[in-house]
Amino acid sequence: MITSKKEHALSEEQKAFYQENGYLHLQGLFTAEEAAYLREEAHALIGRLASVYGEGNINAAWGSSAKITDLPRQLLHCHNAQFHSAAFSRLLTDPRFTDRMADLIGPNIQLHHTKLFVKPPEQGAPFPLHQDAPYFPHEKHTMSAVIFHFDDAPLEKGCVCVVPGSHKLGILEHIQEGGWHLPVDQYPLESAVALPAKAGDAVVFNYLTIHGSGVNVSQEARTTLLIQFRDPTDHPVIATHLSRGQGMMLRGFDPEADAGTGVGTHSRYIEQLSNKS
Ligand SMILES: O=C(O)CCC(=O)C(=O)O
Repeated sequence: MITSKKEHALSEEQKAFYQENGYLHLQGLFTAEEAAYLREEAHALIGRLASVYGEGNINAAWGSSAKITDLPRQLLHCHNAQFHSAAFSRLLTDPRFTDRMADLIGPNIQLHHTKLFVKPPEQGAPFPLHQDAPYFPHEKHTMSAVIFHFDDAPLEKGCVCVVPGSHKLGILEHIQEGGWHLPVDQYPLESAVALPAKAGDAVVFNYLTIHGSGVNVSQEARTTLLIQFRDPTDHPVIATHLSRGQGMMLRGFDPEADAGTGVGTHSRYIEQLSNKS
């Protein structure tokens, strides 16, 4: 049912945990059946892309992941998966997700981008520890990510890891080469807390929270969708990482979208594009 009623909420403990630690593991946000359906959609989509472009051309493994493993590194991906399958569009606006995120960043939630990842068995690439903020810094730091798990992600599948409390450190200096990452000798993956997850779980973290993930050395793929979102009045400080679908409202409304020429998301998007060219 479409309603303005807020039907889902985080507990006070969950909100306090997020403020303190910069992340939250939401167990069983979706059912196992829903996760299985989304997994099937995800693998069908990646299969279609691989057959058209070849697996090598949809491999998003960072060059810097070589600093963590000598294994072959693969990370099959699709940016903005909601343009490929409606299953993901439905997930983006599902109130079980958006109502709870409203308890963290406010009632209005705007899409930045999405990334579907399949970390293949035995060679799934790791992510060195990093913050997302250097990629797309914003004024108010409301930008956050949620990672939906479509299958179980135990430690050996290269589950997500976070450094609790690191969102309080501000934007740290990163090495840009091979994907923005923190120096691996100072920030080894092992120094982060691993968050093994079940199908249907979601992990949410602020874009300042240091995070990464290990190699998938298991016999099964790890399948996730990452949604990056923000308060619509939290503006980017540089024109970067623009993408199709950016600015779509997932919950509430954009107070600036109807506030006159040159203010709304669309105008800002066009302005940023023309400044870039
Ligand atoms: O999916 C993962 O394992 C981590 C993804 C990530 O860190 C990123 O896309 O910035």
